[in-house]
Amino acid sequence: MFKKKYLFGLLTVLALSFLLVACGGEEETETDTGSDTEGDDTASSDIEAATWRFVTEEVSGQVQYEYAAEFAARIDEKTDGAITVEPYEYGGLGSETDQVELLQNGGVEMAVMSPGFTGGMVKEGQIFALQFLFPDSVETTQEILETSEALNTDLRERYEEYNISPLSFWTEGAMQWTSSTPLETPEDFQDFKMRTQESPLILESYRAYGAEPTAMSWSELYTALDNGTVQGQENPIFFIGDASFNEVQDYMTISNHNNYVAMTTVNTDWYNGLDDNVKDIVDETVEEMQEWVFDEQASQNEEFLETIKNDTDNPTEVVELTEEQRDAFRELAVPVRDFYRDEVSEVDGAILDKLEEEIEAAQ
Ligand code: 6CS
Repeated sequence: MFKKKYLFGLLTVLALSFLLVACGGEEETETDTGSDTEGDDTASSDIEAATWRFVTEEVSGQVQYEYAAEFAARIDEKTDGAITVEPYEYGGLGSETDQVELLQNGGVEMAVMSPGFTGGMVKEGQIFALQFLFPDSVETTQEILETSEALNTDLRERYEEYNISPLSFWTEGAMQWTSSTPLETPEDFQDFKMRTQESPLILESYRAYGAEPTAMSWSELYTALDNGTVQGQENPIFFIGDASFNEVQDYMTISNHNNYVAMTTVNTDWYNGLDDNVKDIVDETVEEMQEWVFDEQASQNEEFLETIKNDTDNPTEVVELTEEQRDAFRELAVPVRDFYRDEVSEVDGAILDKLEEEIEAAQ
């Protein structure tokens, strides 16, 4: 059952969304900035009071929300309280795709966004759907996400065409499959009803295994797994455990078929309009947060693996694929890159070509 706290949030979606958009662009407040002394060169003396809304796709305790909360604490400290960042849990502001729109139209200033939910719009962003593209090492993947020019320059430009600036890319950990029947070979995926995010290329990747994928919001997923509308899903372990998907699934396959990538995004117009000193604080904090979030996802993923294994009330058979078993999936996944180049990319796969070179160099 989708937890009550999420349900309550969803009921307030419309009202809140209207309110936020109506207030968009009025984030500057008239409150005291602590800048009474002329010539005072402390950070806060130069900073106008403001409130920034930071929406996430997860709830309290989960990685994205904790990221926003930590980001808020750091901004508060760096600006001596002049700037307040308000983190929003998932559920109160609509679906993940509604949240993308909210960021674009200025209803919120900041968002943690999964590229999967922008798949119908920013075609190149679907690059993260390509399985077995990034290295198996989560650490090396994070390094690539931080340094890649293909992502931080070229892909960022594609997003900026839609008034979304990804300031950073980071991983929430390796993704695993959960299922009601064992998933160890591509044959196991024949006609398997797989839940995915709203990205045509994620759907295509599962069709390549023979599955029948269905896109849906994670807010509907527990119920859909419980009643058999879908038979399985992919996510990092912390999310599987915290959302209790293991309660309604019998198997968890340690497939490490992909890394879950999230982006720290801002409304481009808003960001470009920030004073230089404030923009510097945002950039510096986004950079600092990379190490913080890497540690956070690592400890949450580790902790929830134990929780799932030890949950005797809801037993889950945890199966780790061998390299040979993973190769069988890799063989079917690699040709999806040609599909991306030919059918998805609007720049003839140039971003993927560059990213592949960067991945090669990093390994
Ligand atoms: O599966 C999903 O849709 C959700 N998974 C994670 C790890 N974060 C938010 C996202 O919406």
